[in-house]
Amino acid sequence: MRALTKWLSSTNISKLYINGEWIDSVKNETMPVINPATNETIAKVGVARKEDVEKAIVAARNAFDNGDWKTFTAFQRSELLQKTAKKIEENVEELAKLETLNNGKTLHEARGDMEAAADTFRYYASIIMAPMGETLQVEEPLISKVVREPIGVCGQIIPWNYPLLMAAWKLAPAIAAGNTCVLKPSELTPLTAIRLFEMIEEIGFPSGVVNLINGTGVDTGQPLVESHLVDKIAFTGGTETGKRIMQNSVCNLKRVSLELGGKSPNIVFADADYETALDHASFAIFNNSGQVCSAGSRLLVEKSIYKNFVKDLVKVTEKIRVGSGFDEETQMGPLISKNHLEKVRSYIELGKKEATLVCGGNKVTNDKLSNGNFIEPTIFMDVDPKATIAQEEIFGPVLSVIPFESEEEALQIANDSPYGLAAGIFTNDVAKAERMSRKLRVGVTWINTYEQNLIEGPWGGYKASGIGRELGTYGLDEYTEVKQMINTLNVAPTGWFSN
Ligand code: TXE
Repeated sequence: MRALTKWLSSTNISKLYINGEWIDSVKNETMPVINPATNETIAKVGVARKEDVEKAIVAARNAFDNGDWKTFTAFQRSELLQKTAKKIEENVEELAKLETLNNGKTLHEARGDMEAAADTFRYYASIIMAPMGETLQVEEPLISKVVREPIGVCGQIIPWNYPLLMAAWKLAPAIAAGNTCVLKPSELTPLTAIRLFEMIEEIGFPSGVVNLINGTGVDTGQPLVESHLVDKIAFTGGTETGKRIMQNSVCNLKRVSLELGGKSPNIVFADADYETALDHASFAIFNNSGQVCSAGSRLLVEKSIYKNFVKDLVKVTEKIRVGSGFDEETQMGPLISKNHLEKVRSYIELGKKEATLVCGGNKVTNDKLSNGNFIEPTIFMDVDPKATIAQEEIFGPVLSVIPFESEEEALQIANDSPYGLAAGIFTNDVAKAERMSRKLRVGVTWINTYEQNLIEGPWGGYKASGIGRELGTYGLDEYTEVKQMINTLNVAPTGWFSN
């Protein structure tokens, strides 16, 4: 911890990483970074205003249009990504502690995130080496090849729930495909990204290929989104912000990919393996304190097991140990900020009017935790599927349990949502699972499991949960333009106008 405290007062913290250098912002401003477990200030990081954002964009533009980066082979880009993965792995413990300090999540969760971040860099380092493009079978004398090229300058705006992991999901495929990047972390959780960029500096990425700017959404994110020099915006965050970003990107018809909110249904049929379904139901909503886009926040339970299932779920939930992420006994950390805590509490108050509270519902007020943003894991039962707490994303440890009587009713309730990110299905009937899986209007389904996130597969949502896919080869495609190159074996005039 002592090394961490020293790093928190080091000079790079108050700077921005632009064109391969740590530089002061034009106005030399800083903003406080808060520990959500105590609400104490732990560091002051540099803030980028419009002029600084423009500098970062110009650096990325230059690196893309004029720098050596263009000549880097896939092999060379892969090497940079492998080195990044290795650096993260060598520093998992330090990075995990930093994440826990800034985000509040348990060290156990943070270590998992760091390993997944390293794996993401390693995955894209390997798939970029595979052959790409295709030759089409067209009529002679024509030849048609389809190639993929980088899009250009990518503005990448990420949230606070998985700070370093989201940076990895954005940077790794973009760099693999040969783009240049300007990354803006959430103003609430900028620390692990700063540390990552120190590693990037040590590795020796060409100047301007990756740039880091910190600051708020409006002051720092918006100028990035509105710039004519940026070719693509990749965003993970709330749906309302996503809509604004899409509108603000229209100036030069940027490519936009959005990974937004969710209200994912987790559907438990009476024939499911009871213990498995129970265990996953609590993990689905309470992991990362419910601050997960794909959280199973609507639990649909078949009527014949409904009462017992809720009773047993309450028993499991009452035992969840809420506390500091640094305490190895802790299973659930605080919410990210005072504001967010208030938002979640207001949904709980509303829930008390809309449904029956059967577990939790209070801020944790014991001596050690009273200054932090700790809230009890909370369950409402008999929730009307149309109720606000069943329709809106709460993004906290608040579960709405809804009974259903038939497969058709479960499907109808599950799909009755503006969102469509993920869904869980618990049943031992293979055909029923397959039928449900196909009819659910979501980007990812899990059968007899929940929250399995595979780097190899596409991640993203239907409807208001977003546009585009991250991860897998799909995530790489989102960072490329497709070009068709047509050639002819017969170099001759057409004769069209010569008669
Ligand atoms: O997110 P925002 P907030 C959901 C969740 C949460 C709600 C609001 O429901 O309660 O969103 O959270 C940047 N132009 N999710 O306010 O605003 C901002 O600085 C450009 C779901 O924290 O979406 C940050 O870097 N950028 C989600 C990022 O957007 C802007 C994860 C996310 O912030 C901007 C987080 C603007 N006008 C919240 N305004 C998920 N999908 O996992 C803000 N930003």
